[in-house]
Amino acid sequence: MTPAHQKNFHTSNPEEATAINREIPEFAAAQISDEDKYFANHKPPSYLPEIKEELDKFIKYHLENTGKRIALVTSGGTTVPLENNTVRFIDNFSAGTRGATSAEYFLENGYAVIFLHREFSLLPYSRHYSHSTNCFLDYMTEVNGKIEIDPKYSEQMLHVYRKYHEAQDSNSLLLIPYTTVNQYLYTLKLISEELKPCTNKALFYLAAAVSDFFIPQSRMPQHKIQSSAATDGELVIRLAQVPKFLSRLVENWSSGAMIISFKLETDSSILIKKAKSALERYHHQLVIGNLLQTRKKEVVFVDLEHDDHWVRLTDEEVANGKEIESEMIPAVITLHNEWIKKSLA
Ligand code: 9Z3
Repeated sequence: MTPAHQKNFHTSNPEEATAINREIPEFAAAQISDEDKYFANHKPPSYLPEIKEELDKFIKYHLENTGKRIALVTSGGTTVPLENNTVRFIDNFSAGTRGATSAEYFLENGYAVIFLHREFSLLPYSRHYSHSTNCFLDYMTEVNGKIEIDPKYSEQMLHVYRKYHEAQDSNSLLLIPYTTVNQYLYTLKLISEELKPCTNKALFYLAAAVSDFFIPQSRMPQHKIQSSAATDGELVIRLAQVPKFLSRLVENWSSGAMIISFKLETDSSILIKKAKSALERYHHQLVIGNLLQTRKKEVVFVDLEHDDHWVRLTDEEVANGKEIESEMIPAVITLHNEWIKKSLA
């Protein structure tokens, strides 16, 4: 589902002919940062200039016509290809529920949204009817040889449909896909640079679950790994660490924007400590902490100016279909208001 006015990009096919460049050294000069080293040694996706065009149009439109604030919402997992002609890859659990749901609440609250998402993960609005939990065919019924929306769902669907069209008609939602970590990083950098003119009106809401490890292009096999590559019945794969891009984003790629990252843990005893250490390390404005097991019913806001603040839903609220993002986004917007006020002072 790509809005009619938007070009369709596909990110899931590898660039077979050109993705590997064995000319470039695996390790560049020692004095440049890990982040710069990464971009020096990895090729950008070939479609990036087209994405830039779409971004230019979208951002210019809102700067000149609507004055809306713009939220960049990142969403979904990333793949780490093991081969250039990718048969196998490493992935993670994220379906993009947090990102797609949050994007809807930003739109409802008057923001324009750039939705940088893992291709084929959940999208704002269509998420209500896609993927295996809610097959869209279950919402249909046959009446006199014709297919219609089952009346028991039509009221709710009309509600979603209207909001979807409102977002489209007001040109408030730009969908930008990625599949691999490399595509994610290059596109995030591009969007950040494009958003510079929006200064403090821009909000970065980094909910994507980005892999910490990857295979550098210089070490990636061209073709499918053969079973003969195993030694003593084992295949050993060496992964490199993905550089920490948040500091670059805060220092160089954005200008005056409010930056929010997410911290995911599975051990509750280290969540807040890890969130605080991310804030101290990157000097951005807010970390939203969540545990894999309870992420749909509680999150914690951690920043350096307020006490830690839990947003929680009761079991009854969850059972009634309330979404935690309906509480999170207004709280985020209050902090964005404070951020704008502070940077004007
Ligand atoms: C999150 O923590 C998101 O809330 C979830 C959403 C990925 C848990 P779902 O897609 O899940 O709704 O099922 N995102 C960030 C996770 C992350 O990888 N953070 C990094 C870290 O924890 C920092 S950027 O180190």
